[in-house]
Amino acid sequence: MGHRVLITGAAGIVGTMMRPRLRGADRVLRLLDVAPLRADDGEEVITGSVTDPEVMARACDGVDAVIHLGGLSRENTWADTVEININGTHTVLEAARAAGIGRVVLASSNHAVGFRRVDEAGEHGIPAGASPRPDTYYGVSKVAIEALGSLYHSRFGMDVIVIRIGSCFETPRPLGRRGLITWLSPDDAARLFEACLAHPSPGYRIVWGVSDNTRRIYSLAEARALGYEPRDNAEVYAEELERLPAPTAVEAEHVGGGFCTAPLGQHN
Ligand code: 15L
Repeated sequence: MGHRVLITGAAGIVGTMMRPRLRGADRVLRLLDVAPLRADDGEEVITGSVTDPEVMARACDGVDAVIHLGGLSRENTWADTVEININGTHTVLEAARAAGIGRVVLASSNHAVGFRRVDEAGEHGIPAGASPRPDTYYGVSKVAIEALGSLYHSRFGMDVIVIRIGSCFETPRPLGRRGLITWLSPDDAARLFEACLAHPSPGYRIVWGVSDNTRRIYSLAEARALGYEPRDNAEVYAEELERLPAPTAVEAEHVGGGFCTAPLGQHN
């Protein structure tokens, strides 16, 4: 789906990885970021902030679907978190609604449920829609983003898919030991975004964004129901990753790992 797809936060970690993967012969990617970008073939660039209604109105004009990745991707002050992640997402959704865009994909995070215990997983994993247990202000902002998506679906009939992303970085292998559980490979991330764009009528859904990791503690049933079929598994890096320092008990026991003990409101 989507002749023209807007990606917010296109210069960020996930945006940068998705750009070449989501580009296609019959798709134009419109890239939005506060950092200037250069457009390649099949791309359009808008420089500006997701918190600016005028910028967002321009960015949404003529767009079929939005992938909203823009915002702070870790802990920051409460004021910045509210402004950029919560008000920013509201501005994006409002601009999308005004432009008549029918589908928005929102980047949430495992940190929306970071204080859920790993041993809650059971046989099928922690459900994608498990109720919030944020581990940081950042996690709280992701919960608010999920709620805004739900509101815009219920009020305006917009298809909104929320992805609770595990750990997605442009590295050849997961970044740390925890990646054995949380890794979302860049290629699987692209598969998941494609599934979000392709589903005929998803309504409002929350799905986990992780690869098919042997040690994952998240249910993939919801993402699979959307059409996602992961092909990667962090286990192939197990030997290497197990040589890295072990997490503390609190970190190991909770979904959010180190975020659960990081000082609140401090950029780290
Ligand atoms: C996130 O939500 C962050 O954006 C990313 O930087 C990682 O910390 C990731 O979660 C994770 O939990 O590994």
